[in-house]
Amino acid sequence: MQTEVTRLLGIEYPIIQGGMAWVAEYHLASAVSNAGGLGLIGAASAPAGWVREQIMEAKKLTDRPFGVNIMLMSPYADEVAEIVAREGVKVVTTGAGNPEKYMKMWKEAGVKVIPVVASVALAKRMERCGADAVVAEGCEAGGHIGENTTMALVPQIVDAVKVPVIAAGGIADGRGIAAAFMLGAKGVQMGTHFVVTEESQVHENYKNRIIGAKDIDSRVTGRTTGHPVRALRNEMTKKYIELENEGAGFEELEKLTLGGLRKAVVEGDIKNGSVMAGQIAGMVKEKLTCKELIDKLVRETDALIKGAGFYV
Ligand code: TUI
Repeated sequence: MQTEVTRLLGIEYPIIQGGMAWVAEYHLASAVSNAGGLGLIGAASAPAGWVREQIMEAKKLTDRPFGVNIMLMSPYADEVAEIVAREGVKVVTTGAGNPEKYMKMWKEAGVKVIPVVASVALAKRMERCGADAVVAEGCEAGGHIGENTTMALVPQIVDAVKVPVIAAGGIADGRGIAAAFMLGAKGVQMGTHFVVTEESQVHENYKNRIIGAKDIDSRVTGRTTGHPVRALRNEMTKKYIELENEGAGFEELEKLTLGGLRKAVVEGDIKNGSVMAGQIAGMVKEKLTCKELIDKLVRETDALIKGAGFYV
């Protein structure tokens, strides 16, 4: 499955694990990289010291390339941006913002930069300031999302930029990967299915909630505040959406979600916490190792499109 993305990153398969807050730590990232994909450590809102330790631990577990995802709304984004440049991290992805001010520093440090974007405008802007590729993430994804679906977003971004496009949002099996190639993507990023792997350190309650999810179980909170977030429905999303419908303000709403992801991922409180997951949660039915999952994805994709000229 050689594509521009595997060559750019020096990996075997063009499959990237999403940089999920609280979920994407070094055990998961190194297991994905060892299985031939690209593992990511999600810096989320953690301080730079935590990120540096995670990088050190990942280096002990894998000789293969791995990356760090920087969540740009983090109060620590500036210091994390510097750490990744200093620690020789091979790849940086970014989310929830515009990473323009760090691009020069990262390029000078030889880091491959792959911003996650949810619009054509940001994709073009990222290409202009030196991005090596972009992840086009549709609103089927879990967590913080944009407006467009993957089906609509990916081809529009493919037409607008020359750098390789990696599709994300709504992909959990070989059919999704093959479809992404048909839309012009050269690789995929997946999150939700990697939450439910053996190496994922996430609380069993969270994994089982994903495995038990139906197709219509996700909800988007925060549309009224301008920070839409997709998570599996529970007491928290119900209350949040009720309050939004009653016209509640940002501060009242924020009280409901503050620390909610940690509550769900670490404590296993899937009732009141934020169980972020994509619309494909309903397709995730088994816990596999990262290697079993990636081997299965490659087998399924090959069966659909091998020889069709997508791998070059
Ligand atoms: O970033 C994500 N997904 C995330 S971040 C996150 S942590 C969080 N937790 C609670 C509330 C908010 C965040 C959980 N999931 N995906 C990448 C992504 N980036 N999706 C959408 C965007 C995006 C949206 C607007 C990127 C840029 C943007 O505008 C930037 C600009 O200045 O134009």
